[in-house]
Amino acid sequence: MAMTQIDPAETGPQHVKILDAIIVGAGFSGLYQLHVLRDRLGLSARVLEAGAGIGGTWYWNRYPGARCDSESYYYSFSFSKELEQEWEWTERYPEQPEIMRYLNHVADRFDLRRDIQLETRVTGARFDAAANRWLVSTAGGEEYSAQFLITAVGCLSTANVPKIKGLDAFAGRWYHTGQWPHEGVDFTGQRVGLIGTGSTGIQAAPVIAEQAAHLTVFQRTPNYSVPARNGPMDAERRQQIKADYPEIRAKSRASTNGHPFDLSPRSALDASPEEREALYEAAWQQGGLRFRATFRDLLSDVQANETASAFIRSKIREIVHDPAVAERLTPVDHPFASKRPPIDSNYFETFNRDNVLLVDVRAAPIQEITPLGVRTSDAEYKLDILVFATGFDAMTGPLLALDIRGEDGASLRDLWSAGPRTYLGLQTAGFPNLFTITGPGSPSVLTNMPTAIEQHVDWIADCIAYMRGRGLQRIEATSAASDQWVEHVNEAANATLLPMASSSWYLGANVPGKPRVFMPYAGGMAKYAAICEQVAADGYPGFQLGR
Ligand code: N01
Repeated sequence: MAMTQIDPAETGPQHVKILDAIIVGAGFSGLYQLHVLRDRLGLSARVLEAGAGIGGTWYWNRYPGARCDSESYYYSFSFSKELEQEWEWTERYPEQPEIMRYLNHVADRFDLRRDIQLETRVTGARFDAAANRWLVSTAGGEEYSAQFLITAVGCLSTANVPKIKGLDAFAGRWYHTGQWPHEGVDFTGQRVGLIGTGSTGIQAAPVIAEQAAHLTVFQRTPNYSVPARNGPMDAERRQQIKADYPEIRAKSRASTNGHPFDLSPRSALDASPEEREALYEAAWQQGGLRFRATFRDLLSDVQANETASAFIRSKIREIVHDPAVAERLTPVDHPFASKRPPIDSNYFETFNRDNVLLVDVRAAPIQEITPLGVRTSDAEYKLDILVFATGFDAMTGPLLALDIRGEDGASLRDLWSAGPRTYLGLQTAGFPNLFTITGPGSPSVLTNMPTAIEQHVDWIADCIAYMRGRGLQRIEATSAASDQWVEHVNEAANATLLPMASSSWYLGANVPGKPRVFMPYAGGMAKYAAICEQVAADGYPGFQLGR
């Protein structure tokens, strides 16, 4: 369709650059949003990206062992059949450098770089209600004016470094996994401490242990993990996948988690103990997140879940030689997969190594970091390098860091002080023309991210096209629709076991002082997409559209 063409270099009276849309972030979502707005709708759009390269979460998370836990063939874009056919994944799970190669290929193939501005951190965004435009400012002092502001900042991009006394005085080097040095870290001959046993710590520990002189893992909460069973992607499998792509994508979109898995229609409680054991064993051998799909009720029925949780606990006891260490590694305080389930390559096996020590910091909490290492309530551990795999201020953190101010200068931070309130995870009342890709209240982190991202980006683009086609200048979620959606998000979470993991980042519980609200939408990808589609088909009820 024909769109107003504005030269992105055009400047306003105060050297404000004028665009149709500003997209913040150049990860999967920002790249695709730019392609769609610019190349499909003909808008003038620019991506502002804080990093010195594209890639979003994969640009920053370069820690040892960083690898996607969704499988490569579906952790990828589906919007271009040519891209699907030409790209050759080399492993079952793509490693961080391979994902970076893929995203860079996408940026080149679709000529995206000319509208991506790197090393540009957005520091503020203010809505000008009279003009129906966003004024966006950057750390470098630039100003942009755009009708639409689209955040593509990811859900896990604000590193959470716990405030532990004494860190400044640590004589060694320390790193957060989400801000890993691009030149890498050489652990050879070093005594390394690793704090955190989430997905990241579980991926990093085996790799660090192989290189370091010694690794001490400081564990607060033991975690379930299922083997990834990574391996090379052979040519035959690759060809089969390419031939099957239409079905694979359709299955992902029709699923709960955006993965192309068949969820068993059976209850775990309908199977005999022997049958269950055999099915869990087969899933364990196959590896990966599809372990969750062994029975339909693992995330909705405590007893059903307990059969899977107990199976994994028995595996930990089988793998780990020292029974006392195995016991400390055994999760008991939450059901399997109520926290984001990690998958691993030799995580539990790592604790059989002579150079690895597990320290339970729930039993003996960390008191301080000393110049020499970490002191818990019962010992001091001497370290040369300390690695924080302590996660992120998830979902809201990256959005609040943008200092977004809506109508009348109201700040998003104030509005969300008791927890995020969105309509469909896509818009927030009081913030017209602001769209959040995979925002709180959307399925996002509960899904295979590219599936969720493509759905959002397409919905936003269709909405903008609808507005432009009718000469509409603004769209804003209503408070009533947002209240209803927040209620629905809570209901959806409460219909699952997810809220039972009281220390989960889904609830914001990992960041001291953060409101405890279940943030993602747990109703499933397919149901969510159907709701969004219906809203669009019905002319956007729950939104106010205006000129
Ligand atoms: O972070 P986390 P993550 N003292 O928050 C511990 C995605 N991801 O980076 O459980 C001591 O899960 C904390 O302990 P506890 C994925 O969605 C994807 O590992 O709060 N410990 C926990 O053990 C994942 O879920 C891939 O008691 C402290 C750990 O640090 C998400 O990113 C790979 C502490 C944090 O775990 C986040 O994972 C990696 C303290 N003060 C990650 N503070 C893929 O493969 C925190 N902890 C796609």
